Amino acid sequence: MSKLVLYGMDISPPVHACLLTLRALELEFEYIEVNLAAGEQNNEEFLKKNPQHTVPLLDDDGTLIWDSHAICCYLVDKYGKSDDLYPKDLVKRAQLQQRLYFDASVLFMALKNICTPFIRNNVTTVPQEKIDNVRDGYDHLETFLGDNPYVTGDSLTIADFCCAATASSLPAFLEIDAEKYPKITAWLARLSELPYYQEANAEGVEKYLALFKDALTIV
Ligand SMILES: N[C@@H](CCC(=O)N[C@@H](CS)C(=O)NCC(=O)O)C(=O)O
Repeated sequence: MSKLVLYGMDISPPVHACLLTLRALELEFEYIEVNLAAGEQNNEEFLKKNPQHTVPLLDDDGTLIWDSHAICCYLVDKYGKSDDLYPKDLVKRAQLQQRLYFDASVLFMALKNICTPFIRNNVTTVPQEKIDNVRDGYDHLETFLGDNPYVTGDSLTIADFCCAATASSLPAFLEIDAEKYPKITAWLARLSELPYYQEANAEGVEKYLALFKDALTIV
């Protein structure tokens, strides 16, 4: 098997999504920490690998893939013993991809639009409308879950990993009210039972929440 290297950062939700996938597939990999606060993603060497200067970045024996969603799909397609985590069935795959795009364009962007000004420029005020975007994301996620245990239905997929990695970090900005969002609450609790969840996601989430605790003021 080729050598897998994941470039990441311990508090990054999309990195957690890749770690969940790697662990679920029981793949061996090397992990290289990129210090975003020190701007290491803008080093010449890293930019050659990923001109978009983001983590996660996967290096599979010289094949370079970035964006967590693309990485998770690739890993299951290439290394999965089954297609359970990323079904090949056309309709199931289309529904799953909708959830991935939702995470990439709605849920994660709600998070990134709040955290980037703080991390890059120490901006500590957050306009209410950015918090409203987080709430909109929760509202959609609650609806998507419906009466299903997972975001695409009856079984666990990479869409759960991607959406949960983001959703579990978003309480840094807006708590997930268990009464208003019982389905999200139960779904995150369900995922936290996975044997690799603590190491792949929960530890990083704890650090993420600590970083933002009492740091921001909503205006
Ligand atoms: N859609 C991308 C988002 C990746 C992303 O924005 N990662 C952040 C860390 S959470 C990053 O690398 N930021 C550094 C930068 O944009 O320069 C993914 O899912 O991988």
